Formats: sequence, C-alpha cells, structure tokens
Amino acid sequence: MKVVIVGAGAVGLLLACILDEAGAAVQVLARQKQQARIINEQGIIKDGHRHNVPAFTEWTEIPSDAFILLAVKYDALDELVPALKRYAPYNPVVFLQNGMLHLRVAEGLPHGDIAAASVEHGALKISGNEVRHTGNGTVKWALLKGRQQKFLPFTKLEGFRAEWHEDADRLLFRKVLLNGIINPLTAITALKNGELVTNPYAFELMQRVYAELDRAFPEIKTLLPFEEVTALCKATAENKSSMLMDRQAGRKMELDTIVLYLLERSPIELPLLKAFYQLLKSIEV
Ligand code: KPL
Repeated sequence: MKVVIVGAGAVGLLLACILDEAGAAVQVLARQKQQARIINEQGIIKDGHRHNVPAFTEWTEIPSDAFILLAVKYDALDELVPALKRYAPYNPVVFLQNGMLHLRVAEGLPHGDIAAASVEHGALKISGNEVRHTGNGTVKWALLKGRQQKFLPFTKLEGFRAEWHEDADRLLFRKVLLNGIINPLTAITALKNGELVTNPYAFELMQRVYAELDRAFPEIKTLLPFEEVTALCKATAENKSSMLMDRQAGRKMELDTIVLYLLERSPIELPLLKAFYQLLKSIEV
C-alpha cells in the first residue's frame, strides 16, 4: 500500500512514521527542497528512531496508485487545488485539516474517492525531520465522496489505530469542538494540553468554555462528553496544541477555521470564546 503525505509538519512527519511502522510504503511531499534533502539524507526521526521515508517536492513524482494524505493547514489548501483537480480522479485523497472549511475544497473537486480524517494523536515537531509522538490515539475516518472500500486498507494496517465513521459532518464537528475547547485556551496561556487539567484556573476556564458550547450545541454531550476532552488532554499531556505552536512560531493561527467557525455556527452568543478569539486575533502576527 503506497501513501504520499503532502506536508511535513508535526502531523505529516508523525503519520509518515506510524504508517511506515505499520508496513505502508510511505513518501513525503515537502514544500521546501531543503527539508526534502534533509529527510532523504537523515530519515525522519520519531522519538529517537530513524525512519527511511523518501521525500520529494514535485507532485509529478506521486505514484499513480498511491493514497494522497493532505497534512497541510487549511490556509495552504488553496494553492493545491489545481494539483488536486488533476490527481483526485486517480489517487484516493484524504483531507486531514482541523475545522470544516476544507469540506468546501473537497466538494469542489470534480470526482474521485475522497475521505476526511481526524488525527487524534499528539505530535510535536522538533525540527524539519524530527518529531515526538506525545500522545497515542486513533485516526478517525469518514467518506466525503466516492467509494468507502478504497480506504479500508487503512483500517487493516497492523498497529495503526484507525476507526471508520459513517457521518463525516458529525466526525469533523466533534473535532472542531475539541479544538475549540483546547486550542485557544492553550494558545493564550501557553499551557501544554495536560496542564489544562492540572492547573485549576485553566481547568475552570475549560469547563466554562464547554458549558458555553453545551448551551449552543446540546449535541456536544453525546458527540464529545467532557470526560473525553479531559481524557484527550491527559493522553496528549506533553503536547503543545497546534495553535500554541503556531503562536510561538509567529505563524498565523487557525482562528477562523476553528474559533470563528464555532462563533458563526452557534445560534447564540458565545461570550467567552468570542473574547478568546478577539484576544488571539489582536496578538496574531
Ligand atoms: O488537534 C489538536 C491540535 O493541537 O490541534 C489536539 C487534539 C488538541 C491535540 O493537541
């Protein structure tokens, strides 16, 4: 089974390694030639172990029978659309973005087998070819278009925890809720995921955000019980959320795809989340 991972950030590097361990033939399509060169020379290092995963920078090098896993941020998707339109009719494509805005990009692709997946692992990028697996979780899949059986090989890989879900909207909305609770709070406080549970002030704020979302979206109780949020914080305790990493690296944060999305989808005002949004917007580079 061939897999090309587009994007060599924390999630891309981690998935490359865990799919390699599970026996898939993995390659990475990096944006920068320099990063591809380092990966080819030194491999990808996960938790001190080297994985010999080839890297390249041109879409034309993607094998015709490979799965394409899009491990880039939503903001980077636009420039990939022309390539996706060419490849999606032949290569099954998986969208891995946080939020739900990428569903529009997937809908805009003319045809093909297209899935979305929610990666619930903790990943910390140390350098261009080094990653730490800071929380072992599952990858949850749902079909967006085409044939579900195309993606079943992922659920059969040894040691790769993959779960298939029937409803993409519910699956991705659950992840936006999870990111809406964890990410802004960690980006503001600079706390690691696990500290949201151990720090009493942060824990209270997290409970208040959850209560606010519960008033707006009562389905949260079945979709994402509060105990699942705290369990995920503990399972990825050493992880810095992607929003905190973006903030610390001076990158644009995923405020619109996660927080603004929730503010706009909510039938009522969400004062706490709105304040977090405004705070983070005001300090975003
Ligand atoms: O998806 C994540 C993120 O950091 O964006 C979580 C699940 C919060 C793990 O850190």
